[in-house]
Amino acid sequence: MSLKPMSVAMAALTVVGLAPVNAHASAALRFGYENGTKSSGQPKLGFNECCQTSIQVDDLPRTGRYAIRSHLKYGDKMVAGGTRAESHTLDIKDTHFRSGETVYYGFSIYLASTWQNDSREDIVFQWKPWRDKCETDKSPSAFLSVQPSGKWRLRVNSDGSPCSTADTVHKTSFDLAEVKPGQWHDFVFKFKWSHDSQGSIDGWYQTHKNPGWRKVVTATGPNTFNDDATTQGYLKWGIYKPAWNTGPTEVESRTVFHDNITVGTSFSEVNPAAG
Ligand SMILES: [Ca+2]
Ligand SMILES: [Ca+2]
Repeated sequence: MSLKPMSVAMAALTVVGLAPVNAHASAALRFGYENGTKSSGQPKLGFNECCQTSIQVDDLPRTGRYAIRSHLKYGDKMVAGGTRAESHTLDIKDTHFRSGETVYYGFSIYLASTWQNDSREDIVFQWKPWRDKCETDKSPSAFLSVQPSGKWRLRVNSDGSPCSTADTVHKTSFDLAEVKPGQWHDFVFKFKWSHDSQGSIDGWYQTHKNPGWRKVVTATGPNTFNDDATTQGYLKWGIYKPAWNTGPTEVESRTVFHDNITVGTSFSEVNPAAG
């Protein structure tokens, strides 16, 4: 009599055990903020923020009803060693990356029409590996910034040596497109992460007022660090103003909006313009 219920229970366990594996392999992870919270329903999303008003859900969306607003003022207390208001995925494994992996990323960024040019850059998205034991500091593998020139710039940092120092890192920059305040800027990047010649980056861009994807970067070669097997990279988005760590610039505050930050395995999965 007891055999039958046990085998049913075991069969159910097997199915439950398999389901998350399949979901992980096929489903993109998206932060669209449609549940109206700043964690977008991901309790492990982290925040580097000084104040209650630093990171808030806002009803200015790329799609749906909500997006995330990141706000920074000159003089805000430094967080995690810098002047920043950023969400991060340090504890969300499905966003982690390392050399040898190929990943698609999509996201949309809005700058208010009142956005003013500044003499120093604003960093709005980062792909950042943590440090190996032998490393004291580390740049992101890549980051997207607004430049004083009025361009979106992708900076890429790579290093083939296992223990990176400031002197061993190789830096490359790509100016992608013009920054247009008052518009949503959509980005898709395909990174084939590698610390050697196997690496590649493909990037596409459009704005919501001028839809139609344009290829804005095609690059091959190293694009990340030579790291321990247990060292991974994670994502950060919001606003980081490195210049304000040491002094003022021409602007006193910065506000940016992000929506539909997505990690997946194809362009269509991560397309931030698709609701
Ligand atoms: Ca949304
Ligand atoms: Ca390393």
